[in-house]
Amino acid sequence: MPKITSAKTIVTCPGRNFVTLKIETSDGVTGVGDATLNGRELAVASYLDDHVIPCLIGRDAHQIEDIWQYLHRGAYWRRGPVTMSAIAAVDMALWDIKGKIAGLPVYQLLGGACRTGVMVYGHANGQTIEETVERAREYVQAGYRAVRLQSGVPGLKAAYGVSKDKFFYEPADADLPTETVWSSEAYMRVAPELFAAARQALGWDVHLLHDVHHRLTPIEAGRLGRDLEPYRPFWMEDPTPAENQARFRLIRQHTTTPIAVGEVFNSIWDCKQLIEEQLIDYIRATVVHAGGLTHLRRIASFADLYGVRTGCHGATDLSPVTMAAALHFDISVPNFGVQEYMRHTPETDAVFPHAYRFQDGMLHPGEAPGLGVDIDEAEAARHPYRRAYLPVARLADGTMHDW
Ligand code: GCO
Ligand code: MG
Repeated sequence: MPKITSAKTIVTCPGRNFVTLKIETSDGVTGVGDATLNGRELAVASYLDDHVIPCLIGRDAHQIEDIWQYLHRGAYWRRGPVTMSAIAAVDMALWDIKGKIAGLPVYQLLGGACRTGVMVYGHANGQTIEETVERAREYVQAGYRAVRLQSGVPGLKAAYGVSKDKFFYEPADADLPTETVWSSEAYMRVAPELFAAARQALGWDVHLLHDVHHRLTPIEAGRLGRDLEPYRPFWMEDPTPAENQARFRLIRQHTTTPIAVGEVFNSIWDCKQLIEEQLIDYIRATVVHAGGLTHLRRIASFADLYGVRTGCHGATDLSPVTMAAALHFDISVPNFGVQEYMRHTPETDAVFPHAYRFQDGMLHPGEAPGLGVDIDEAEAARHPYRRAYLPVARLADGTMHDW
């Protein structure tokens, strides 16, 4: 049996911070897992170094499910983003190792491909509606079949999802959290105008998506969903915070715009009611923050019973290791919906050489054994950790709001 002989965390900042776990076995096979939690990177690194790695040494690397249960059920303290990202990293690395030993890409171990590729959506954003629509047109010309639209809000200095860079979006933008000002009223006026302009310019053959980023109340979200209905959005994401899952009933009573939720979820318990009551259409939980492939597959199987499809989070703060793992999951899961794809910078790609590739609006995980992604440790060492945080949002009167 391949015993786990060593494991270490690698923290690197090729433009943004990433935490990677690398596990090695007695037969010399290595596997990698992503443990990045935006703005809380070192907490996960410490959880792994101080509390998880010592418990892994000597275990059978093939016992993925048992090791998952050991770290989750066995640990007494369960759930939460730090814990579940650490468990996810172990899980990813073990699937990577199993694939390499079998000589098969991980998706083959998960049951094989259910489709020829994974439809992805890109991010079009701009200060103005015109700029955003122009960016979206570029995505369509590049072959994308789905595009997310976010634009600036007149009167607000910064709106969620609007990037300083034309190609790459990085929300963690400062050493300490910057403060932004938010107005739901102003935003709710501009979002339908953005969609009207986009449909007029781009037609109806492209899926258009939008992220509300937890900023509305349920009744406001019901209103926005209804206002967007004429433009047939693919989804409205995170319309309201989801701690109280029953709040989504109110949104459902008012709109047929499909709803996607769950990029901040880390457990099946975070979405149980949302799925059971069919309050959402897409579940956005992803490999790194939801306990790895082992737990995400459990969430997806549960969601499938209720006709809820997957739409994994895929922002730049999820490393190429997560992107690779997500693609093996996406291509093999029956109830796949769409995969988010925010391109990484060339510096990040240089640290994480990978086999996945983009063609005709689809990503494919490639045929390399395991996850098909690695970390170049020499390259990683050239980019030391730099503290960075997501911004926070306040209303004009200073009240703290959801970012
Ligand atoms: C998305 C997300 C991200 C998050 C980011 C936070 O839909 O892509 O909302 O952009 O804000 O991942 O770390
Ligand atoms: Mg989002």
